[in-house]
Amino acid sequence: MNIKCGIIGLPNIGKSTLFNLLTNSQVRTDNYPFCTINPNIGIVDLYDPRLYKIADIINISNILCSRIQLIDTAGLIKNAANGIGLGEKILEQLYKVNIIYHVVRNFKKNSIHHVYNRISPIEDINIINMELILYDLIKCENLLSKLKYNITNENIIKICNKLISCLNNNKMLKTLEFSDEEKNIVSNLNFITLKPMIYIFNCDDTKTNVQNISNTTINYNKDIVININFLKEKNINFIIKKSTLDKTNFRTYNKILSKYNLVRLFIHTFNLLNIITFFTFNDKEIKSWMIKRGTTALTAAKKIHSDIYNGFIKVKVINYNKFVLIDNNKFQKLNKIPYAIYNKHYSIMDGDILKFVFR
Ligand SMILES: Nc1nc2c(ncn2[C@@H]2O[C@H](COP(=O)(O)OP(=O)(O)O)[C@@H](O)[C@H]2O)c(=O)[nH]1
Ligand SMILES: [Mg+2]
Repeated sequence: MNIKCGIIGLPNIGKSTLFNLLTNSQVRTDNYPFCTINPNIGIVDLYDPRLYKIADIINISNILCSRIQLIDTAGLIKNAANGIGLGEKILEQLYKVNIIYHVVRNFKKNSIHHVYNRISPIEDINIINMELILYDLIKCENLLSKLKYNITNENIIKICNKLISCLNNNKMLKTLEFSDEEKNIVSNLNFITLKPMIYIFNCDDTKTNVQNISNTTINYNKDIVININFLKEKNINFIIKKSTLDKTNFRTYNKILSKYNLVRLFIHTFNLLNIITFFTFNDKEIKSWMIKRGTTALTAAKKIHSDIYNGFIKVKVINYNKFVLIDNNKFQKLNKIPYAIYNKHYSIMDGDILKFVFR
């Protein structure tokens, strides 16, 4: 599963700091706006504490996390959608992403320059969201003017008008209800304001009450708001990266991970995209996998290897929540794990540990 996440926000608010944190890269995070217009692209290892816990129980040290792609864009400013500050080019980069991480500055620090010389998360959110709405509006109007003279496009024209009227009311397209037919057409057009969004407040230690952010501000009530202190996460991240993954320090490792707030970001990302995790292991390695909620055992088998898919006999399943409750000593022989047996139609649950039996 190829998941792409795009980071957006005003200039100089910590976007690249977040990118570096998540991808373990070293892109420039200088204290001045518009360092570059080209996006930074990197891979994120999705730490799932469950993975380390299972590894600890079954005594395996080769751990393979699920991964997603992360795109760090340059800062957007007012009138970006009209091309100011090369905004159009930046917005274009969001075309292919599945989810948007909207970073909001909520740290004071006078020495870090703010493009509008003030700290106001809500105004900042409004500026960015208006640009996204405007960008979709321009795209939609362009599409409409291309279709207008062709009578066979009647349905699409009708949808375009619906979209335009929504955007003209300063509302994101995801606030609309669509029929199945409309959904089919609209989903292929990759509008930015249809994509799920997580607002990440980059907070310093002064506790500002972010819970007060209202639905009118975030425009769509299924989107998520989280508070993360990037600088603090940076320290935890450093410890995570430093500790070598040998069998003895899984527990310490999990303790560190439990303080790592970015794990919450991954959990929300999965929820918004309707993705769940399952695990597989053999005597060499343990691995986590991402799949759409509702995927059957047979489809999951196909994802792992065509041999497993073609020769599928059955799948042995134990959920993580049950697995961790069983006395560790019982696992001295791995063949004693109390799996349940299912056929190819089994619908995989989040946290399932799967063992495929195949010809
Ligand atoms: N005090 C403080 N500074 C931060 C924080 N996050 C980022 N910075 C600093 O803000 C500046 C701009 O950060 P950067 O990640 O490049 O912002 P971008 O332009 O949005 O990519 C850098 O000097 C960062 O070190 C934070 O949470 N607190
Ligand atoms: Mg940057």
